[in-house]
Amino acid sequence: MSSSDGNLHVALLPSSGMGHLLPYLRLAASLIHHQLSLTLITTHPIVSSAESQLISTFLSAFPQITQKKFTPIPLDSVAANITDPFQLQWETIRQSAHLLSPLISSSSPPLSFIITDVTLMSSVISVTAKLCLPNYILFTSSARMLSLFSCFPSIPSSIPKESLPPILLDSNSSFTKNFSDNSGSLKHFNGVLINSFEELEKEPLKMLASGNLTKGLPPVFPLGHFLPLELERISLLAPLKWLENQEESSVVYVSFGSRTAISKEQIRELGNGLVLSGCKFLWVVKSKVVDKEEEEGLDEILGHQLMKKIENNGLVVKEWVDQWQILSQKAVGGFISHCGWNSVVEAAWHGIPVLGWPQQGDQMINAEVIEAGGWGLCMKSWVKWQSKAQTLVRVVRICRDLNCGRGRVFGRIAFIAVADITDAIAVITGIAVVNFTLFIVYCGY
Ligand code: G50
Repeated sequence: MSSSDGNLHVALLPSSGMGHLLPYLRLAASLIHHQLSLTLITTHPIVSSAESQLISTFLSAFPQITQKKFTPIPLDSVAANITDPFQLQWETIRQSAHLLSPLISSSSPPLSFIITDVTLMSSVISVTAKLCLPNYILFTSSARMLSLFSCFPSIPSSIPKESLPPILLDSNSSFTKNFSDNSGSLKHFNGVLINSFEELEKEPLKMLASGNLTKGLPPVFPLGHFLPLELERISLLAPLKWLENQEESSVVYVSFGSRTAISKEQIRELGNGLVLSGCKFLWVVKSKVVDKEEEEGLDEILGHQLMKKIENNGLVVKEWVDQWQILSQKAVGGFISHCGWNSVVEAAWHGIPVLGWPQQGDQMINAEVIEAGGWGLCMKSWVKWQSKAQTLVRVVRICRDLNCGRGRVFGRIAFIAVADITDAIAVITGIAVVNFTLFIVYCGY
């Protein structure tokens, strides 16, 4: 990706969801420093308010970046049989990919290459190939997930079958069909950009670079960690003020990402568990998949009683938060996370131990990156939200007890490998005697 005239013009084509948009914008900002001209292709209407706001703040902060608006032909969610609005948007863009052709060819100066989101690969490559435009992928998940993706439908021996995204077990789903088509189109791309780095994913990156995994895999460029942008900073007066008054490493940060909605009943169960754990916590609550639909206030979602109980121990917020800023606070000593890839990388960068509770998609595979690195503990099966408050009490206490200090993730090992979370709980608390398949508790540095 170098040029002698230094006058490259690059187009960026993200798909939808904050998890896909954020790494794109972070990458764009770092490319700007290399004297490139950039065009950001934005798809309208935009699904969530968080995305709309971020795009407009970004474009005002970087007036040198050209915006090209792309309006695909709308798809009906019932006819397409897709309920998730973000996935529906991926499919909408895919089916209208041919309309990108005039938009791409009219770019001035002519484009040098395009960077396409992983979800759009197979539909966009046919357009760019006709235009002889080099095409790179931005892979928005882990290198470990990329190793599965590149072989699909085979499964590399390093990945347990149980960790597979459950949706991929349904070979009739449109997601699986796209995933498979995208994987098949890999060899036609010029390279794969990924938000990972060697210290985080040594083995998977080595395997991808070895050429033994898949025939024709283009070069993989681990460009991480993508740094957050100044403009992502949103004023978090209340949480920051509260965190400033807490002791070092005493607070568990709880967030399940921007796309996971949970029912009111389960939210309350979680809340009660957090209160009972006795740990301090900062909790981001989400009750709807798309933020525009969040109508109820915290009082209504949590109920007055629970709100009252939380007052002493924790702080609850409902808006999109600047997670980077939260993880940077000394008071935060643990993270209960759904293991979306951006969250995993941000926790690693800050040296925060993670208690992973994967819910769907690539999250279980990302969670395994944490365990392989020895800086956290994860649910080993797809445990959904039916868990009782009492389970969470124990889970949160583990997180607190696991907390061996910040900023030392790669320098020390706090490693616990157990059959599942119940075993781990027993190890830490000594409450019950269970049959361990294996456990090591080591915490020295
Ligand atoms: C969501 C999901 C399942 C899943 C993934 C999700 C990923 C991410 C990368 O994000 O693996 C990816 C997504 C779509 C695609 C190819 C790669 O077509 O529910 O596996």
